[in-house]
Amino acid sequence: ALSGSPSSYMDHAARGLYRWEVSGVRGGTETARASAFEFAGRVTCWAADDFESGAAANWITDGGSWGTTPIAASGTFAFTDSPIGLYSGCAGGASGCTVNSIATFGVPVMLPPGSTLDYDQICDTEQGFDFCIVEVSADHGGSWSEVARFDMGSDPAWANGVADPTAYRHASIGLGPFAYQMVLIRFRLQSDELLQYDGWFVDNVQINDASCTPVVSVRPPGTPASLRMLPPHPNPSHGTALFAFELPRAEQHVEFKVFDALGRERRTQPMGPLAAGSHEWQWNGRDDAGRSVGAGVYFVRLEVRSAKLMQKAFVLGR
Ligand SMILES: [Ca+2]
Ligand SMILES: [Ca+2]
Repeated sequence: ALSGSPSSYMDHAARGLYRWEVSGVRGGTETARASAFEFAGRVTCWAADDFESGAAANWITDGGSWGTTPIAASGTFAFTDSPIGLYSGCAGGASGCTVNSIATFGVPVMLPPGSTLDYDQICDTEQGFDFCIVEVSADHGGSWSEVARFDMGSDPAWANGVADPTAYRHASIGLGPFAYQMVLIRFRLQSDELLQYDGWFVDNVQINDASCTPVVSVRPPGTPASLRMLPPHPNPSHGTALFAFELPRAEQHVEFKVFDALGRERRTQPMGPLAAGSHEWQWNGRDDAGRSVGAGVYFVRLEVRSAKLMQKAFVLGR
């Protein structure tokens, strides 16, 4: 455990998946390193890999021997759990044991409604016993939900257990149940101890297409992050005071209300439509009937949808 105050660190890196290693120095000796994979860059509704870089730099693998392969659906490369032959079984295990070879696509995606995962595959696994399982996580990999499973019985082209480029088949898997969530996907080959074939080959992995409409918009520079209402200026005043406020997004309708110290509503001022950004309302110190309010403390409330923000304004006698 680290003592003292927490610290933060900001780095600038190209969009992609990075492995971070953190260690300390104790008594002049470096401690063991802790490591984690983190994605750097803006998260959008689209992610894709055709493996034509010849590497799988955006993938985190666990088990198996995941790597690129020339047995491709298109181009020069695809991705497989077993580039040099048979997939891994549950070596020497008792009957019923299972072992997993997992490849997680480390690019998180924010899913709009109607999202799909599309890819090309050959799944040469023992029918009914070993499976090519596609899973989705909406909690950064903490838990996974199965969205599809295949084995060599799923397509006649896979029945001989031998992978060749003509055996690729397209898969399109709906991700609708995960709309509005940030997800990761992974490919998990699950095997028992018997009968290994050529394994799982995937290519042209794509979550949505590049023209998808993001469900979270990125704020333009200068747009406030949240709704704010600033203290009035001047304060105290002789009646006329300026109330500045910031809207994180455009609003059709916002409203100011002025209450006196007894809680009576003295003035209502509707405004809008207003663009996202900074705005102000100048209160002239008068009530709804146009009469000057007296000296005293007033509570000025800004209402935006269900949000209510309040500032105190002191009015001096004229
Ligand atoms: Ca390819
Ligand atoms: Ca098996």
